[in-house]
Amino acid sequence: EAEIAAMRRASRINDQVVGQAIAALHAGASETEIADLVERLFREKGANRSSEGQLVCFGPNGADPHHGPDGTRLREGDSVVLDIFIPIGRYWCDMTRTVFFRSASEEGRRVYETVKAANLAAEAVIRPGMPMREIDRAARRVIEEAGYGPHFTHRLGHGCGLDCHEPPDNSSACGVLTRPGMVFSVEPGIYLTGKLGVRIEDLVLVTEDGCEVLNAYPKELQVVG
Ligand SMILES: [Mn+2]
Repeated sequence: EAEIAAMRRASRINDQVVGQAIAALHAGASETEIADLVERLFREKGANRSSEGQLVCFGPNGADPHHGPDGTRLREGDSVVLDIFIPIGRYWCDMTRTVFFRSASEEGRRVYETVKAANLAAEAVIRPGMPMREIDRAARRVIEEAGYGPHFTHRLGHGCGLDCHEPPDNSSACGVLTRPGMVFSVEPGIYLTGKLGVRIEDLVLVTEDGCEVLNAYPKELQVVG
């Protein structure tokens, strides 16, 4: 219970930081400027080490799921992927949100709604005693049916707790059965090279009869700035 409370608390802080980072987006901001802001906000809230490795991806950079922040400047129409993870106390948070800056293309909106539907579909099927691969399947099916299957290029998620990435493997290859108390990420994405990326990630806690989503930051499509 104490560990779960610490995980909830870390994700609550992450909700706040992501909200503040999104509010700070402005034309001409660089990815590193926003990543530095995230780091400072976490330190103010008691995170115990540098958030080195935060992913802040503007526009086409978001099509690389592992793009690290650089001097790229924010422009109208960009998707903005914020993948934010850090230990607070001994326990990690890990959340991704994607927003659009000042406008969103038709395709961007379609991709966003598909990823959101995949995230919600996966979270809706989670219950104790199911093979992990069925969770990945629930998300992947939504993305495949929308025609973006080849653009969802990674597993659905990973265990999270004392490390950011730990077992169980939330993937199509994992037969581990879910158990109450497990915490793992649900993070479907669609990546269109040269255009944009969208990923929506929550941490979830398996409960006795379903799951509790530890992140409360909204998932409705947002055009900000
Ligand atoms: Mn993650």
